Amino acid sequence: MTNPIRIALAGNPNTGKTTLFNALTGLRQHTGNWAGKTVSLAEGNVQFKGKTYHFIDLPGTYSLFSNSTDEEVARNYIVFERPDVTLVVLDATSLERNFNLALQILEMTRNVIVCINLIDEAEKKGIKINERLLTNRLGVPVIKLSARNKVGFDLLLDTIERIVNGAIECNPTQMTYSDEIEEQIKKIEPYIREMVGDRLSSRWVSLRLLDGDERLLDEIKNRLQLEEVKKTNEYRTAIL
Ligand SMILES: Nc1nc2c(ncn2[C@@H]2O[C@H](COP(=O)(O)OP(=O)(O)OP(=O)(O)O)[C@@H](O)[C@H]2O)c(=O)[nH]1
Ligand SMILES: [Mg+2]
Repeated sequence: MTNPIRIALAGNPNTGKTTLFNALTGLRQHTGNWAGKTVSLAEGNVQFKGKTYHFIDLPGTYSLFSNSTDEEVARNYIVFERPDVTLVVLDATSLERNFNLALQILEMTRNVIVCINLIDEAEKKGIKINERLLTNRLGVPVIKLSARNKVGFDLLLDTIERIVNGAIECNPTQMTYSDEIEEQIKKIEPYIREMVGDRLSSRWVSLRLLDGDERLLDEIKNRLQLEEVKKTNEYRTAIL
């Protein structure tokens, strides 16, 4: 049997990930209107055009550093388990705040779909969202959804299928940082790339290293069995 196609659902708390997961899979994971309900990973299958897609509902988080178990669980799934596609579910009524996490995910992994959920609420408030413009700016598909009303599902599943079969190529836009940080990335990234190869984004690991994210280095060391990665932190000052 071939490996199942895995689709991860990430996003801020309360953006409708579990509502979307339940509507697609027909399962009944708990949803509610307060933050932080999903603490473990719910998994379920969706059939589409003769293929099975395995969905994973990740905990909602505001960022994906090493601040909490939820953040680590979601981050580790995205970077180490390498789902075929990661859906970032955003709340259409507070896009500015939600984009923070979306941009972090675009630095971590390539195959991303930005799902703008609660579009029904946004329309009620007169908020207009130009998904074509966003798609161009972000370099990945952007889709409007109403998980509660099951709006946008066909386009979402079709887009997932087209990413998986290579018909759509994602090219996530990378944030540009200050000249000083970009200089440091330039120096450190070749070392990182040598170690991690194409298993992780070397630019993202460099950024996390510059931020002193020891817990991520531990995780890389354990999961990729890279003893030397811990040393990069000790040598960081020397390299820079
Ligand atoms: N109006 C509207 N409400 C929605 C929609 N999708 C989800 N909701 C509501 O938003 C609230 C949060 O939904 P959840 O699915 O629990 O959100 P979540 O992202 O899984 O939250 P965490 O597990 O805390 O990260 C619930 O009250 C849902 O009914 C939508 O498309 N439109
Ligand atoms: Mg949830």
